[in-house]
Amino acid sequence: MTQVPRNLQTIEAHMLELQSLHPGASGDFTGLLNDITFAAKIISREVTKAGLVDILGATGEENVQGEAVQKLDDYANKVFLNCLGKRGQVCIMGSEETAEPVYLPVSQGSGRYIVVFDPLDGSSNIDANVSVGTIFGIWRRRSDRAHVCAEDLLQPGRDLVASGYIVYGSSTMFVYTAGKGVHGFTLDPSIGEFLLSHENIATPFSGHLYSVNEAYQNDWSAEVREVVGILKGGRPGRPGGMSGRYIGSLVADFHRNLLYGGTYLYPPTTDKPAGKLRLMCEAAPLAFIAEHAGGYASDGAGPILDIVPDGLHMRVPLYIGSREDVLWIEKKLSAAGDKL
Ligand code: P6P
Repeated sequence: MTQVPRNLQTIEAHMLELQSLHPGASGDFTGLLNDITFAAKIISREVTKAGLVDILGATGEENVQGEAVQKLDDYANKVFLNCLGKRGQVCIMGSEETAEPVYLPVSQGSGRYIVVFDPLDGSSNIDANVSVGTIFGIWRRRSDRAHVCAEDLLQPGRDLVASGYIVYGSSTMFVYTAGKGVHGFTLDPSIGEFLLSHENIATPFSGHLYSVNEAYQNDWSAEVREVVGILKGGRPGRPGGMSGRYIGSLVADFHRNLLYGGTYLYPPTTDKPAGKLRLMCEAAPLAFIAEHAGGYASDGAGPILDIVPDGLHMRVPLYIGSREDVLWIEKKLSAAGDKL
């Protein structure tokens, strides 16, 4: 006989529990998280059946990053833009796929939040059925109600109210933090609910995996080459070295390293001196997750979370994962004064 499920908790119930910790809460924040959850379910539905409908491949267009836009990129971006802010909680939306932020009239609601997202990261892998993901960060508006401005958008990761990602893999998982632990929810497609499956995720202090595209090693600085060589070969106190695991999909690499212990690296290269990854819609939200799970994220000189963006699409080098390993990398690179 089917076992009666025990202690099942939906993501909505989890978010309401969080809200109950703030007696004066308006419900706007919970409503915004629920809108993101709803968008994630819609995207998951399309991603998991992508091979069966005409939604694979590229649109033939390029995004603001100069990258080929996949049909599912475009779809996921439209889903987020349409699902968020319906109830007036959002005053600005920023997407990795669109050059300019979207400023929403705050007339019909509190307009209290800013949401920045990468609607479908790693999408070049979709046609090969490799895991892809969505990343989002939520900040609180700083200016007064009438005058939303760039100052509200360009905030450091340290000021995030919440961040998270959805990984569309062998299962669809929604992982988020609102500053009180990092929690993972697995989608049960048969009932259309994200159910709590990984409560209070704590990433190992040191890891045995490193994730980097070594095809670029000739374009790295000598210091980065030395660091990666030591990660592979071992160092005093960490003999044996690490194993390489690189999917080419940041959310999938980050998620595996978060659970198992490991470090993801995207160093600067000669043609990308600031690195490839975007601060606001990739590095900062994942750094917020990493730190709340006991890990750390650096640009090679200091904490990702302390970097104040100079624009929505600002790029940064990224070293993120197990705290001991990322701090060791930062110490090595900052000693060398390395930014490239
Ligand atoms: P490369 C995908 O385009 C992405 O932004 C991340 O998801 C991924 O980790 C990285 O770029 C892969 O970049 O240069 O190794 O192909």
